[in-house]
Amino acid sequence: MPIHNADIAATFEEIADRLEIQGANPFRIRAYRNAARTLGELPQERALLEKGEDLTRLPGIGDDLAAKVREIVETGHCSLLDRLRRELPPAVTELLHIPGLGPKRVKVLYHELEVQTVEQLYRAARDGRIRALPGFGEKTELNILQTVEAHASQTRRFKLAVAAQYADALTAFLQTVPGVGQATLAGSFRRMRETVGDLDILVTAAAGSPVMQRFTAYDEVADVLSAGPTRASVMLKSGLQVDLRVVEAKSYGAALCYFTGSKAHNIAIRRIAQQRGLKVNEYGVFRGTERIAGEDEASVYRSVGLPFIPPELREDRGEIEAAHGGRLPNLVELADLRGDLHAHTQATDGHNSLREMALAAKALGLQYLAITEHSRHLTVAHGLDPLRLARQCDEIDQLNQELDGITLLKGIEVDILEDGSLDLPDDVLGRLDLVVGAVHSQFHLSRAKQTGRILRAMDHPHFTLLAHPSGRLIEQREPYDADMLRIIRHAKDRGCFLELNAHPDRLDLLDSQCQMAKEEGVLVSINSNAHSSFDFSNLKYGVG
Ligand code: DGT
Ligand code: CA
Ligand code: CA
Repeated sequence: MPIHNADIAATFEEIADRLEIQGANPFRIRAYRNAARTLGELPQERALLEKGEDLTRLPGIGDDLAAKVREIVETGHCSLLDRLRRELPPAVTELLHIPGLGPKRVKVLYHELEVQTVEQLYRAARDGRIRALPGFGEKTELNILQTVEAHASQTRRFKLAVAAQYADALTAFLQTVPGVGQATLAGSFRRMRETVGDLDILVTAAAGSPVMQRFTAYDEVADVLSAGPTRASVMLKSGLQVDLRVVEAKSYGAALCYFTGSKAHNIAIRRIAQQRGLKVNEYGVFRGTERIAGEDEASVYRSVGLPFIPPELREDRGEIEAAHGGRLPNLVELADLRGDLHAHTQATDGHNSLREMALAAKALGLQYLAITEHSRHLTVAHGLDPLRLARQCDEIDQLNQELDGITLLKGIEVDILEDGSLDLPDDVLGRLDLVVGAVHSQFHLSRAKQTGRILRAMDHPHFTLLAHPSGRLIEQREPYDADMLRIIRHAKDRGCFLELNAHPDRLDLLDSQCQMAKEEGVLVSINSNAHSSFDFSNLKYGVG
C-alpha cells in the first residue's frame, strides 16, 4: 500500500492532537507537530523512504520518530495512534478543526457533555448546554453555533500542496499502465488554485488499454463512485475525489481545455466560437460536422482567433479580453526567480543553519537569500533581540566571505506592534539590508485601526517589505480586515514592497491583490518563508 508523506504527517498531527486533549507533556506534543510539518512539506514523495535513507537527518526527526515512520510505511499502522484512538473516540479530533476549539476546550466538552462529534457539538450549543461549562460562556456558545452552521455549508477542499502529493503519485502510476499515452492533471489543480475540490485527470489510451480497471483498483481508492468505459470517479482514502476521463488523441487538446476550465472561462470561449459559427466541446472544434481543431490546446484557441492562454489565467477575469487585445501578460516562471527575501534559521524557529539554508537556496538557482528571523516580541518563535541580531549579522558577514554564487542578505521579520511601531529600534534596523514587517497579533482590530497600524509601520524609515499582507491561513483563518488598496498605494508612496508568501498555508498577497499591486506599480516579492532547507520548493506555489 503506498504511503504518502502527507499521510504520515496526518498521523503525527492526530497523535499530537490526541496527546494534547489528554494533557500530555507539551514537549512531546511539539515533537510530533514539528515532525508532521517536516514530513508534510518534503518535496520528494517517498523517495527518502524507498532509498532507505537515514530519516534522522531530517529536521525534528529523532530515532523514536524515525522508527514510527518506518512502522507506518511497513505496516500501514501506527500502534501509538491505535492505542490513543482506543482511549478517546476517533471523531473527537474533528472537533479540533472547529475554529475557536483548542484541545483544552475539546477535553472539557468531551468529559463534561460527552460531546464527540460535530453534530453532538451543534446540538449541545443549540440546547444552551455549553455556556455553563468552565472557560466557555454565552458568547462562545453562539460562536460555536455559527461556526458549525457555516462549516456545514462548505465541502472540504484540499490545499494545492497536499493535493499535489496525491496527484503526482497517481498520474505517475497511470503513466505506467499499458497503452496509456498522456496522463495529465486538469481542473483547478492545473490552474494552480490555492485549494482544489477534486482532481481531474485526463488520459489518452490505445484501444483495449486496462487504464480504467487499473485506476479503480488503485491501492489508495476507498470507494468507486462511478465507472464506465471512458469516465470514472473514485474517492481516495484521504477523502480526495478523483475524476478520470479517457479521450482519443485527436480530441486531447479540446478535452484538456474543457476539463481545465474554469467553467466561466469555457463558457466565454464557447460564446466567441458561436459568434464565428463554430461549436466547441470536449471532442473538438467543429464547423458543421467538420472537425477543424482539437488535437492540442493552441489549435482550439487559434480557431476562435486567440493566442494560447496559460491555465493559471483561465478564470474569466479579463484574460480573454487581454488575449484578444494582444495584452496577455508574460507570466513569471519559477526559473525567473533570482532570490528570496524571507527565510528563517535555527537561530529562531527554523530547522537549519545559515550555511545549510544558503546552500539549499543556491542549489535551486537563487543568487541571494535574505535571512529574516522573528523579532523578540514573538517569544514562541524565540525571536531575536538586538544583541542576538547583531551576532547573526556578524555571522552572515563572515559566511558571505566564504560563499560562492550566493549572497546572504541581513534582514529581520520584525513584528508590527498594535500601535504600528516596530518591535526593534530604528538604529538596529538601520544596520540591516532589509526590514520585513509582519502582523502576528491583534488580528481582530477594526478595519480603520488595522489599516492605520500597517500604514504607520510602513512609515518607518527602514521598512522594506510587508510580509504575508492579508494574515489569512487557508481554510483556518480569515484575512484580517484592512484596506489593501490603501496599503498598496502607501507602499508606492513610501517606496516599499509587498510579499507574496509562497507557503502553501498562506499564499498572500491574494491573486487579485497582486493584480492590484501591479496596476498601482508596486513590486511584489515571491518569498518562501522557509523554515527548513526543504521549504524553498514551495516557491513554485507562490509562482503559481
Ligand atoms: P474544483 O474541483 O472545485 O477545485 O474546481 P474545478 O475547476 O476543477 O471544477 P470541476 O472539478 O467541477 O470541473 C473540472 C472542469 O470541468 C471545470 O473547471 C470546467 C469543466 N466543467 C465542469 N462542469 C462543467 C460545465 O457544466 N460546463 C462547462 N463548460 N465546463 C464544465
Ligand atoms: Ca476539480
Ligand atoms: Ca471534477
